Amino acid sequence: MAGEPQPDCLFCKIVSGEIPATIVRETETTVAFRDINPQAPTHVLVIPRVHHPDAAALAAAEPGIAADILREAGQVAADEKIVDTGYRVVFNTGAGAGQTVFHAHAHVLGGRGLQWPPG
Ligand code: D5M
Repeated sequence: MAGEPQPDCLFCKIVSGEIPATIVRETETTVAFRDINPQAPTHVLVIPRVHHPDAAALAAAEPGIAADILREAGQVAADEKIVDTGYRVVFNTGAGAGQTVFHAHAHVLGGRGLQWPPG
C-alpha cells in the first residue's frame, strides 16, 4: 500500500534504524541526516518516514508531509547557518535527473558557492 515501508528500500531502513545514519533532525513525520557522499560542506537529506518513490508522489498522496519536508529543509539550513550565504533544496526526480534512491528526499546543499544552471 502507498506509504508503507518497502523491504528493499535503503531510506526505509534508515527510518527504522536498521541502517545507521548521522541524523541531525527528526520529527513525527520526517528524518534529516547527512548525505554519505557530500557534494558541499552542508549536504543533508530530508526524508519522509512514509515511503513514496519521489517528491511528486509524496505531494500527491500526503501533501502535509511534503510541506513538512520543505519546512524541515529550512530548519536544517538555519541549524547549519547557511541561510545568509544561500542554499539549495533539490529533489532529483527520475534516473535521468540523477535519482538513485526511490524514496522521496530533499537534498539541502550549502556552505559553498553554487552554480546556476546545475549540471
Ligand atoms: O540521492 C540519493 C543520495 O543518498 C545520494 O546523494 C547518496 C545518499 N546516500 C546513499 N546511501 C546513503 C546512506 N546510507 N546514508 C546517507 N546517505 C546516503 P539521489 O537524489 O537519489 O541521487
